[in-house]
Amino acid sequence: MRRLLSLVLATLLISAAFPAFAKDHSVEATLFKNPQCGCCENYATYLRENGFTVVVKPTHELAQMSRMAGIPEEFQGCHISMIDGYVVSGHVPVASILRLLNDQPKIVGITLPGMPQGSPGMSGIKSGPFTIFEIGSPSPQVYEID
Ligand SMILES: [Cu+2]
Repeated sequence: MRRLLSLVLATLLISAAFPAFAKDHSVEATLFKNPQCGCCENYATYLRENGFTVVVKPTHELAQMSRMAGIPEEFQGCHISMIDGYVVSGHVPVASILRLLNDQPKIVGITLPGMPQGSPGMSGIKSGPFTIFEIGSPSPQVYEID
């Protein structure tokens, strides 16, 4: 019984430590983009500036990859990042990614459709809140409005 208790306790401690783990700044991201996409490069730089280790992989299969990840066409971003088992599509602000990594929800990932002005990696001035959607829900659900 005591062994069981200490086992339960150890499990609790590990899961309590995990959020800090995800926030540590060595999280790896693999970013798939069209070879010509410049704002995608800017987004990779943005992730690096925020402590992520980013590998950029140019591909011509981006639309197909998005579809396979379960992102409807009108919700696709201009690039896809694979981060800690999640799909992060488009110019998603880092705060939403960290929340995703901390909360570990049972979804495929999150997407910020299109290329909104003023979003990370994009030029221009933000003219309204960004709506970030969940990927993997039967119908598109809002993940966060930022
Ligand atoms: Cu873009």
